[in-house]
Amino acid sequence: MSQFEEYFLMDEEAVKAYVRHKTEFFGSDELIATEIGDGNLNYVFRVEDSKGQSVIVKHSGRTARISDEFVLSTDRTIREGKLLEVHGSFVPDLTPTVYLVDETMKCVIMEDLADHKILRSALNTGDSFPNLGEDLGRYLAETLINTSDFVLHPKEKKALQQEMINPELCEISEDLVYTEPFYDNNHRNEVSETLAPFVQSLLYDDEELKVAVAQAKLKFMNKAEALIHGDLHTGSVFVNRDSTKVIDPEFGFFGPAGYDVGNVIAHLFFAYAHAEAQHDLTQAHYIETVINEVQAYFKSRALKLLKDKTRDVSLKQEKVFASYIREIERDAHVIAGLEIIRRIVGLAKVSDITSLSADVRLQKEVQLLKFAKFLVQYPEEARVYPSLFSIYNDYEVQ
Ligand code: SR1
Ligand code: MG
Repeated sequence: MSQFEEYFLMDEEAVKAYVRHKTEFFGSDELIATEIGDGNLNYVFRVEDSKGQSVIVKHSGRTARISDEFVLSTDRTIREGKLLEVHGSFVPDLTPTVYLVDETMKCVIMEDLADHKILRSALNTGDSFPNLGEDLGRYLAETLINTSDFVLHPKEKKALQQEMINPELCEISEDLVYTEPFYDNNHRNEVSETLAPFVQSLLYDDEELKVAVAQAKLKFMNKAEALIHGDLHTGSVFVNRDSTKVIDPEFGFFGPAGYDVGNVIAHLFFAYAHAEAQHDLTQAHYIETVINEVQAYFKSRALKLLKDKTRDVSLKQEKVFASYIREIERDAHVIAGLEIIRRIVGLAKVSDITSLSADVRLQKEVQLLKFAKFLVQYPEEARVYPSLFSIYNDYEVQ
């Protein structure tokens, strides 16, 4: 019996033996295993040999890496591996190849993207990628429409929905995105002394805002539209000049399609604010273009997929397609607003903003919070503006 027939939390030594035992990637060469994860939940090991061959092993522990407060089922990595395979079946070029999903050791062995960079840090250091907007728009359209009731058979969708049910990680999002940032009664919110009065008046004291947030939370809990990624921020995207890869869908489940679109928009706005704060107007302009492209490519590809692939004759209606996309865009505005707010006030902040000097950080946080509030409360009105940037610019702090 091998040591890998019963789950235990592996360290670097164990991972080397594990990869040898489970795969035939490597010859007799000495292997090196390094834990390279910087996410909040799991461990990520790179295992490589001296010839430069490598794989990634993603592995879950019984608690979240960021804090023992979150006690979680280790099955999350299995769900993530399967979700990567489902999304990968629609966009193989935009996802890493999965080699093995191990239900015993709670591991996924997958392609190493060592020649890619994390999008968040790449954007913050001034890099640009010519296909990024199109790739992200295509990823969103393909994964969200192909897993919707327009394309999947109802029984197939419900079976997948059952397999992808994700109560623990959904609860984290329900708490961290939809509850805690709006209430001053938890230890996880953390803001500077100078931002605190703004958070008090803009968020904690605004009862109308809380109504809009409650409505959005109910949608998150009930709107099983598509198999969403669930955490599609710029730390979940790897890039180089020729390739974009979306990773880390451990928060995925059947939820509102606008959730992923809104997350992409929110985190690109963080990158935009970072570029502005650095006075890098070329980079800010590039990111503005990417945001506009993501939205435009998503819309045109989603409409095409709806027209070409809708299976159910009773859903095959041009007006229904148009209203469906419109509703996703509306939800995306609300979710972009919520995501911006939670990453400024709550647990799990973003380096685009935390890396700024205190006074510039305050300026950007206030501008982003006001912009985000508008998106949460007036998502329909946001459509009337020429672009989301004209709203954001209206809140510029002098
Ligand atoms: C406890 S995990 C905190 C956050 O990290 C992930 O990226 C998710 O966004 C989650 O909300
Ligand atoms: Mg993650």
